[in-house]
Amino acid sequence: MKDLRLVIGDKNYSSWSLCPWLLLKMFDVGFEEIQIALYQDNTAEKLGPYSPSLKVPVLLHKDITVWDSMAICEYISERFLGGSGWPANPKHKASARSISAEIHSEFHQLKEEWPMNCKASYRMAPSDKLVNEIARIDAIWSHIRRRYGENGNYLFGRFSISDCMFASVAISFEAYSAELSADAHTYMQTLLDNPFVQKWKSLGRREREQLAVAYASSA
Ligand SMILES: N[C@@H](CCC(=O)N[C@@H](CS)C(=O)NCC(=O)O)C(=O)O
Repeated sequence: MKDLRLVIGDKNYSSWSLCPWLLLKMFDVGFEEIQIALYQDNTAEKLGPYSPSLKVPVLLHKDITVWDSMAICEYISERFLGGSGWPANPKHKASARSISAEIHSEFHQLKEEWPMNCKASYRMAPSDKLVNEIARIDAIWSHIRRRYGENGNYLFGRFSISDCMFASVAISFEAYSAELSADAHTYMQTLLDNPFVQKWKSLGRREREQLAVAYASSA
């Protein structure tokens, strides 16, 4: 058993599981993956020994348990990356934390209407509320890329936790054909071209568990 273990849900549906998984992969931190299928009769029973919230993701590091995607990413950055999960420049870091917190706590319509589903690929007209949320994400991506992204193709140039937090959004935007500005579209494509995002998607597509629609929207 490895010292570092990450408990995740279905790759096809579990958008929050993708965040710390991608961070660990991008920074080449070795870990054992424990996957638990969500919304099955025995899910709570299986999650119980690992997850105080009965949700995923959960990080287990020796005798330390960390749950919730943002807290896990912070922990990984602090303990394994010398803080380099965030941009080094304090101004960039403040923006990176702000947009990561925003995507983590807001955008309920997006999570409800266009939940991540690696197998989905069809045009789904967004409601007015969702149009507003897409516009806000487009503005975040375009603004941050223009202002801070000169040293690479990710939001702050070099890959950071902020990119982890938006990876599932890119998958949803592609799946349901979001209309984006040119800058936002280019950034979405950067995330979709990331080899680990591609790996996650292809593994997700191979999963056989099928959620009822009502469940899929909250995953
Ligand atoms: N705020 C939490 C949300 C975690 C969450 O909702 N996880 C979903 C899967 S993506 C889950 O475990 N759902 C199971 C359930 O709600 O019973 C985070 O960022 O980790």
